[in-house]
Amino acid sequence: MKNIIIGFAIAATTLAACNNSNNDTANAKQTDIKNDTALATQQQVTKDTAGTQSTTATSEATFPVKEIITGYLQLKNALAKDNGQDAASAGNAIVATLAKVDMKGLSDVQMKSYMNIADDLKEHAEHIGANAGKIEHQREHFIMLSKDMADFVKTFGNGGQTLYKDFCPMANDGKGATWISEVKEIKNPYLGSKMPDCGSVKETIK
Ligand SMILES: [Cu+2]
Repeated sequence: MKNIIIGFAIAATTLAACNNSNNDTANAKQTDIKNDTALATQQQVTKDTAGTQSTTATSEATFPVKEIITGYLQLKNALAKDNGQDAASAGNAIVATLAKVDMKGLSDVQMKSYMNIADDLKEHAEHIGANAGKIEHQREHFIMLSKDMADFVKTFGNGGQTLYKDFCPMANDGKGATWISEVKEIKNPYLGSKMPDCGSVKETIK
């Protein structure tokens, strides 16, 4: 009888040990599962972050940096050629581009900067668009519009092309004015054919 009890006790201990080891295994498995879940969640988060980042990149790509710069450069070149009609078309094109801008995906800094620039940019582009026959009036607005563009490029970059910030001391009634150009050579949009090469490159925006 004593033997049987001892045997039972041993069996019970063994059983308990077994259970323990089972529990351990179960615990281990559960921990593994938890770890797996945690890992999976973490991977999901990583994926989400990556997803958000790529969404942001896409939005930045769809934000018309290049298109706005191109419109500005067309305007600048039209004024350099004393062509008020083409300048007006370019002004209207800028207004149209601004109208379809989607600010989703812009960073806080970009959004703040864009909101500071956009209304002013639009106003000057509208005036230039509406004054095809008054090139001197267009040029007055172009002084301010060029300041906006310099700020725009500072925030949004050069749209993938090297740009130059030029300055002419004679423009703006001798007070001087800047403009942004895509060519190193000076082609003055304020004085046109009167003094096409007046001015100098002050900054290269790479
Ligand atoms: Cu005006």
